[in-house]
Order: sequence, then C-alpha cells, then structure tokens
Amino acid sequence: MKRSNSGSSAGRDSRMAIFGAPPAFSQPLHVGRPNIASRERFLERTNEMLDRRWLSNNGPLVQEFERRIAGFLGVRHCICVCNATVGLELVIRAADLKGEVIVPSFTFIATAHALQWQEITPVFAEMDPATHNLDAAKIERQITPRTTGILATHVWGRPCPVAALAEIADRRGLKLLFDAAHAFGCSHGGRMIGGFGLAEVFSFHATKFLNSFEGGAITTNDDGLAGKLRLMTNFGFSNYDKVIHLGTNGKMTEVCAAMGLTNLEGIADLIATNNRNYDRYRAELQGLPGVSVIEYPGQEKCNFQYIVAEVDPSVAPLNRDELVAVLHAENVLARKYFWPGCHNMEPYRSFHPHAGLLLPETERVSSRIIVLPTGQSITCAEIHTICSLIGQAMVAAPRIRAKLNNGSAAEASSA
Ligand code: T4K
Repeated sequence: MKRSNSGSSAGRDSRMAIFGAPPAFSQPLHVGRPNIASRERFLERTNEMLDRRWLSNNGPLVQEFERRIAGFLGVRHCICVCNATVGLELVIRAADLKGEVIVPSFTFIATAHALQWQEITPVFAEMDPATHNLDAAKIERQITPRTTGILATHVWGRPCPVAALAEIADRRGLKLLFDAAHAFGCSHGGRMIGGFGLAEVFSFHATKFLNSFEGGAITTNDDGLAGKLRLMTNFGFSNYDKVIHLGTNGKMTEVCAAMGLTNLEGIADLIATNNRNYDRYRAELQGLPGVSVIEYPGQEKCNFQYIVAEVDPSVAPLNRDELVAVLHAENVLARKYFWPGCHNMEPYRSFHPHAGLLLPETERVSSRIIVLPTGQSITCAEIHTICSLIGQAMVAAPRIRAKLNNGSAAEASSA
C-alpha cells in the first residue's frame, strides 16, 4: 500500500494509523518471520524419520546436519544443540570459565544469562559505535584477577575485532569464546565465522534466517573440547549405563535437524532474499535525514539477516521510539534490539546499578536502533510501503510528537 503525499498536512495525517486511520497492513509484519526453504524436502525427511522411529539422541539427521555444518564452515567439529542459549551454557562450562567474564552489554540477554545461570559474573564492556561490536581497546580496564574469559558477540553477523580480542586473551591468559548466534554464513578475513577463538555458538531459532525450529550449534577446532561437549550434551553418557562426566540434556531432535538440513540446502536463496531486501531498504531510505541503514563489510560473506537502522535524534525529525510507535500502529512490528542494553535489565541492573557509567556508547546507540522486517515473507512492495511510512512519519513529525505527548490529533493538526 502506498499512501499519497498530496493534499494538506492534516489530510495526509488523517490517513496514518497513529491518527486513527486503519493500519497500512491488516496483519502484523514481524522482524523475523521464519524462512522455510523447501516444504516438500522437509516433509520428505520428516516422513523418513517417522518410518525410522528414531526421533532424538544423535540420530542420522543430526549427524548429517553436524557434518554439513562443519564442512560448510571449514571447522573440525560441530555439536548440534537444542538452542544457542544451552549451547552457550555448555561451552562456558566446558571451557571452565569461572569468576568474571567480559561480555558486551549490546547483545541479546541470553549471552549474559548463560554466564549468570552458572554464577559467573558477566562484566559488561563497551561497544564500538562504528560496528556495534565490543571495543577491544576498552576491555582491559575491566579485566581483574577474577576474569577468566571473553565472550564476544558478532552483533548482526558483523565480525568482532577477532585479532585484537585474541591478542588480549592470549596476553592475559583468558579463554576466548564467540556468541555467533547472528553470524551463520558470515566470514571474517575470508574465513567463515565458526572457527575463531576456542569455540563459537550459532543459533537456529525460528526467527534466525536459517532455522531448525529451535536449535543451535557449537563449532570448534579443539578436539578435547569437542569430546567434552559431546558428553555434556547427553548427560555425560559415554555408553549405555556409563556416565563419565557431568552433563545435561542439550540434544537437538531429529525433526529440528530435518528443518535445519533443508534450510541449509537452500541457504544461497535465503541469503539472496535477505540481500535483495537489504539493498531495497538502503535505496528507499537513502537521503532521509538522520536515518541510516548500517553497512556490512563488503569484502566478506554476509547473511544480511538484520535490517538495522540508526535514527539520529539530532538530525531526524522523529526519534527512534516515536518512529517505532508510528510503525507499530501501522502493524509493522519493528524492534528496538538490544535496547536498553543487558546492563539495564534484571538481575544485572540491581547487581550493578552504575554499570552504565562505563557504557555511554552502548546507551547512546541502543536508544537509536530500529530493526525492520525482512526474510522470505516480506515482499518488495511491503518494503516500499514501510519506507514510505517512515518518510511520511518524518514529514508529520511535529503532529505525531504532539499526539504521542497526549495532544489530540485534532489539536495537533490544527496547530
Ligand atoms: N545470542 C544472541 C546474540 C541472540 O540474538 C540470541 C537469540 C541468542 C544468543 C539465543 O539463541 P536461542 O537460544 O534463541 O537459540 C528473538 C529470538 O527469540 C531470539 O532467538 C533472538 N536471539 C532474538 C534476537 O530475537 P524476541 O523475544 O525478541 O522475539 P520472538 O522470539 O518473540 O520473535 C520475534 C517475532 O517473530 C515475533 O514478534 C513473532 C515472529 N515469530 C516468532 C516465532 C518464534 C513468528 O512469526 N514465528 C515464530 O515461530 O527474541
């Protein structure tokens, strides 16, 4: 749907949902609707699975998924797990992290929770506003005698400063792990993400561009760590009746692997769709004052799974929160990832109420980020409408602000 920009400002406004008009979309448009590469192939695999009556516990589909991931990423080991959060918990324990671990605050809460769940203190470090990843230069001031590791997230799939983090980790005797939940199919320095640090953890949650319903994978080139992780994922069983290690139930099911394998076969198309959507958003939002879609490193492989824009309130007529309110009224369920930063969420906020003093960039950037719908289920026409709505909202900014500040639409438009 495209709304006309002609007519009086009051007339134009009356066609916006924030002023009471019907929303531009009758159904909600989500940021991360699940992609499904080939329904037929998935159902075929699922039927074979039902015939086999082998549904979990390292079945043939999980084994095949692990082999294919390891080959795709060029790593020695891949251990599939039930989700990335459990994957992070497992790898944190297998790597023997304790005490304090440096993490970004600008990440999904699971990165921090996976540590705190095991009574390890996440120490929130500052981001580089140019990349939204950890700023390596600001980490050392937070390393203490209790620090045992760095757990860095490749935010939006853009690679962390891997070499700088590895240098610090080596020099200070710390283990280096990566939360690669966003970064499947992305590269750094021409090498696929998955083989950096001691281990990396991917998410295949339903909302990730490559999903296995729920699921995740731990990848590593360390044979010892991989062996330990395999045991820990399955209660520590080495054989029937024989438990040789502490463990939990982190297993991926066969039906999840069927979905993951099917989507992995279609990964080129999924990325091409994301790339097309990204290019279209960039083209349509270009030139809109104060709204900039983040860039991905051109020389690297990229999955383009997030459409992330920064709204600079000193330039854009509306701030991020006002824009999100306008879009939600139109049924465009834009998100504010990862506002307000993990350090501002519980229990961390209560534990360390002043953590924000060291995180001014995290607080500034997280108040500006808006994430827009993409994936297979968004059409170019819908992207065009979303971008038109954003442009229209900026033009109507004073009246929208008045409306959001409890002024009535009528008062606002007659002002
Ligand atoms: N580390 C990082 C850096 C992460 O970003 C994540 C997860 C993790 C670790 C942990 O990975 P997992 O343990 O989940 O494997 C979503 C996802 O649930 C979460 O996986 C993801 N990051 C995060 C960035 O986004 P929410 O709570 O913001 O959104 P959610 O799951 O309610 O879904 C978003 C929208 O998608 C919904 O509004 C509706 C739509 N949707 C969702 C599902 C599940 C569908 O249309 N169909 C669906 O099946 O966390």
